[in-house]
Amino acid sequence: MTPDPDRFLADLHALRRFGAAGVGKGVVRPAYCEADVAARAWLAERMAEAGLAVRYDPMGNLFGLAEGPSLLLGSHSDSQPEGGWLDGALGVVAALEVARASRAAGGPPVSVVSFQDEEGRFGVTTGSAVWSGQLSLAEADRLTDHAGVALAAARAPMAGLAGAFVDPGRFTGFIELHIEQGPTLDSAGEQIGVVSDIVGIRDMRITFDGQQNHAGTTPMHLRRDAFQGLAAFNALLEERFRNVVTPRTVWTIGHVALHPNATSIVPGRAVFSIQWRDGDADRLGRMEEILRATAVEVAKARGLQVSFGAMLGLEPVAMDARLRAALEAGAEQVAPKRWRVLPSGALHDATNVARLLPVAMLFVPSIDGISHAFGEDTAEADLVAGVRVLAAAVDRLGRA
Ligand code: HGY
Ligand code: MN
Ligand code: MN
Ligand code: MN
Repeated sequence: MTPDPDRFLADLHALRRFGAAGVGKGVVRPAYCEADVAARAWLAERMAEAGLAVRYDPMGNLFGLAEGPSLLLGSHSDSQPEGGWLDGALGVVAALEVARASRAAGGPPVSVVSFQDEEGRFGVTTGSAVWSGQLSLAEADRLTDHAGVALAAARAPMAGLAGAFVDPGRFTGFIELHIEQGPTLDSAGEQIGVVSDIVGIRDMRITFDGQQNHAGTTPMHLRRDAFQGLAAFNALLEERFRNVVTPRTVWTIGHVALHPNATSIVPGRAVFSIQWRDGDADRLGRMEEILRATAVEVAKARGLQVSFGAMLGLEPVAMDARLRAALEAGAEQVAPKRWRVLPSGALHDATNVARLLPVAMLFVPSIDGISHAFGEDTAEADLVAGVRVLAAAVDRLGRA
C-alpha cells in the first residue's frame, strides 16, 4: 500500500486551521472548545469519505470504523492551552491516510480514532481513560478544569452527536504515530523512533491556605503567606527528590493560582498542580510520600493549612512485542539505519488502550525538541517517513 504524501500533508495543514493561533504553526484547541468540536466535525467528514462508519461516543471520542475486525490507528486532536499543530493531530491524520491507502490497495481493514481530552484539560488522557474503563463516565463528569468548569458541562454541547461506546473487542491492536516532543531523534539526525515503553505519571492539586492581609502593614514575622509556603515547598522538594530521582525522572509545578493575586496583598491562598513522571511505579510512590511529608512540614512551620486534591495517575507501560517488531521492520525499510528504539517521557492514549489491546507507538523528530509550545514543528520529510513506516507496519501485520 502506498500512502499519498501530498494528501496527507494537505489534511494535516487543513486540520491546523481549527484553532490556529500564535506564531509559527501554533494551535489553541483544548478539549470541547469550539475549535475542537469543529475539528472533530471536519475529521468525521474525512472518515466518512474514506468509507469508515463515523461514531462519537459519550465522551466525544471520535471513531471511524472499518467493517469487521480491524487494527485501530490514531491519537488525539485536542491541544494544550498553547500547543503545536502536530501533537496528536499527526497521529490522527496519518491514521486516516493509512486507512485510505490500505482500502485502495485491498490491504487490511483499518479503523481510526481521535480520543478526547488527551491533553488533560480535565485530568490525564481523560477520553481514552473512560473508553478503556480506567475511569467511569460519572467520575469523569465530576472532574473540573482550572477555571472550575465541570467536564459534564463541557461535553454537553456534543451530547447530540453521541452514540454508544465502541466495543474494543472489534480491534486487534492499536498503533499511535506521534512526534517525539523531545530532542533525542532531532539531535541524532534520525527519522524514526520505535517506542519501548511509556512513563507513568502522578498528578495532583495542592492548596496552601494562610492569612490574606495588607502587604504594607503586616510585619514579616507575623505573615502566613501562602506563596512563601509554595516557594519553600518547591525549594525543599528539589533537595529531597535529588536522592530518589534518575535522569529520566521529571516533576513540574505547571499551574499556580494565587488568591487574590494582587500586588499589595499578602496571598491568602496558593493552589497549584504538581506532576511527576518516571518509568518505575515504586519511584513514583516514594516521590509521593516525600512530597506529602514536605508539604505538611512546610505548612506547619509557616502557620499554613495544607490540603491535597485527588491524585490522578497512570502506570508505566511496555509496548507489545509483535506490533513493535512490525514497526521496527517498517523503520528499517523506510529509514535504514536512521531509527532507534527509545522510551516515551510524554504520555499518550496508548497507555490507556494498553489495558485492552496490544499497543505500539512510533515517533518522528521534533525540531529542537520543542513541543507544548507554538514553535513545535517537524520536517516534512520526517512526517512523511512516519506515515510510511506506519503503513509498512500495517501491511506486514495484515500479511502475518
Ligand atoms: O502531557 C503529556 O505528556 C501529553 O502530551 N499529554
Ligand atoms: Mn499528544
Ligand atoms: Mn501533548
Ligand atoms: Mn489601603
